[in-house]
Amino acid sequence: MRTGNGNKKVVFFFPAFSSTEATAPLGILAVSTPLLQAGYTVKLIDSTITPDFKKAVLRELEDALCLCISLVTGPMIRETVDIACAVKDWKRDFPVILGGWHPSLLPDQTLASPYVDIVVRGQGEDSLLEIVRCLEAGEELQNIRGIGFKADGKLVFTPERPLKPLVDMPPKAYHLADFDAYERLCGRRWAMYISSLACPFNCAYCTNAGVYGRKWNALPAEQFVEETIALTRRYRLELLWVVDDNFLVDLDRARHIAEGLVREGANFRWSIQATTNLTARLSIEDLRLLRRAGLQQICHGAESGSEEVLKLMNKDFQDFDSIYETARRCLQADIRPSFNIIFAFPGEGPAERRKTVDFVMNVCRRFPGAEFWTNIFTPYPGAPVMSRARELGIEVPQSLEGWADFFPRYTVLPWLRGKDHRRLQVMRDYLRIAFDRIPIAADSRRSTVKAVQRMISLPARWRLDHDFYAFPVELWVNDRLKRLNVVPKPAVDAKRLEPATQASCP
Ligand code: B12
Ligand code: SF4
Repeated sequence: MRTGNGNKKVVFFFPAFSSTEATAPLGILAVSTPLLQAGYTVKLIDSTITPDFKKAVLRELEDALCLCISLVTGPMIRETVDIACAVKDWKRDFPVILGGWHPSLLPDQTLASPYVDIVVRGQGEDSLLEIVRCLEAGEELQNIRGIGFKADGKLVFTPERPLKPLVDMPPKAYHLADFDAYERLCGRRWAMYISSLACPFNCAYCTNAGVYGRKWNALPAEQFVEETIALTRRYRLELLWVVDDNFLVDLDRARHIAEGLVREGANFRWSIQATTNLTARLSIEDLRLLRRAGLQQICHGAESGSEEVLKLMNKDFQDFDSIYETARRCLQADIRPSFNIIFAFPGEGPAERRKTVDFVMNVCRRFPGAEFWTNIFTPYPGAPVMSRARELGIEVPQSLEGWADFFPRYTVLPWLRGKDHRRLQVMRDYLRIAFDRIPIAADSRRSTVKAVQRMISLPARWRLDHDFYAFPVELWVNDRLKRLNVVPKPAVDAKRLEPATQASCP
């Protein structure tokens, strides 16, 4: 494909991810650096913070080389398709490049869309620079590894690009982010930071191994300390969410990071994701050191209260003792332990679901301050469990658009639809009001709203204990309260979604 238009501008579009917990998209900041270093101009348009984003994208494309979009499976696909179609209506042969998790997991199907010209699989730093150089020079793309493109109407895929360790990657282009705009939406000034890649485990519902493999690699502690302090000072960030899949694989590195941050007088807060078997290996002293270094929260994928379901999830590396121990020690060190739950994983029957609710109630009662976020199992392409898709009766979408409704907050499954689906959603709503949780976005609730919510948490707990969800008056009251306390929302899906939740990982 040739553009030959003499432009040196690359435009990125980031579709809304249905959350007010907005901040700069790290994947785009990562792939932008090599372009900037090579002398290209980069423009980032994030639909969550850009009113009339379609017009803004089309305007920027006037003097650009190509449009690049980053997306994960789910509702982001809607705006991706919308924008890509608008571009093709404007100029049929203008290059549209897709990268990120969804195109990496399903490159063929994504590239088959008439409005997609090129897909990048996996790490995009080197691939995208090479693509952009070829587009500018009007050269062929077939020598670039890890991509797919169209030639004479056919889909062409080049050989895999070997994974690079994180330490060999250039720094992310944080200066492209409009942190003021994100702060206006979210109420908090924060960013994501990544310090390790991959996870040694391979949970049946998780897509990580398919993209990053299982060989964990990480930045050295000194680099973490230096970069995070510089980043938070330069952009006045109060919080960093370290998005590593499993931050605690190397406990010594974690200790050195904490020591370094304390020594350098860092004054920001940070959160990590880890598995409970690793958190439970930390002593109280370790955890207190991490707390002194600003660590405020550790997110874990507890996922189920049933041993059988954990086994089916290939998650038996994590036992319940480690979950209780994690909650106990974190709270003792004043670190918030967060846990995710996945309901309706194949093999979870009413008895297992009941066990999970009892488990959540038990942890929250024994360890006030521990919090749970729940999701419905979503069969993502590339997850190990998807090898059984046919047997499970999962209808695997045959087009890019078909994946837009795959979203853990409302996924409908062959074994969870209609009345059962509604009942689970009501139960999840009760879990949400029974115990407090702290989202990233600033808490804008008025004190009266908080007081009423505290009151309705008591009948909510009673209902969960007794598995009784008829006449859900508390949910009705909560709904009214939320309307009194209107939070700004990105346009996409705003009607269908409750306030933002966290990613269900690890
Ligand atoms: C941070 C994060 C979020 C944040 C995103 C915030 C933001 N502003 O971007 C939030 C909390 C919103 C979020 C939400 C969700 N997330 Co999330 N999230 C992540 C997480 C932990 C890190 C992503 C990240 O920034 N990584 C660091 C960057 C540098 O790496 P990267 O994104 O992989 O980017 C590289 C390549 O993919 C590529 N690339 C990326 N974009 C582009 C674009 C172009 C043009 C090119 C060429 C290349 C390219 O190059 C980059 C550099 O090498 C990943 C797990 C992970 N290991 O990555 C899950 C993950 C992406 N999330 C996932 C999921 C399932 C969700 C949720 C559905 C969870 C939920 N319970 O609601 C929602 C979906 C939201 C939505 N969009 O609809 C899955 C996606 C699976 C899939 N099939 O797509 C992941 C992989 C977790 C998992 N293991 O299952 N998430
Ligand atoms: S779910 Fe978490 S622990 Fe399991 S493989 Fe994925 S990142 Fe690792």
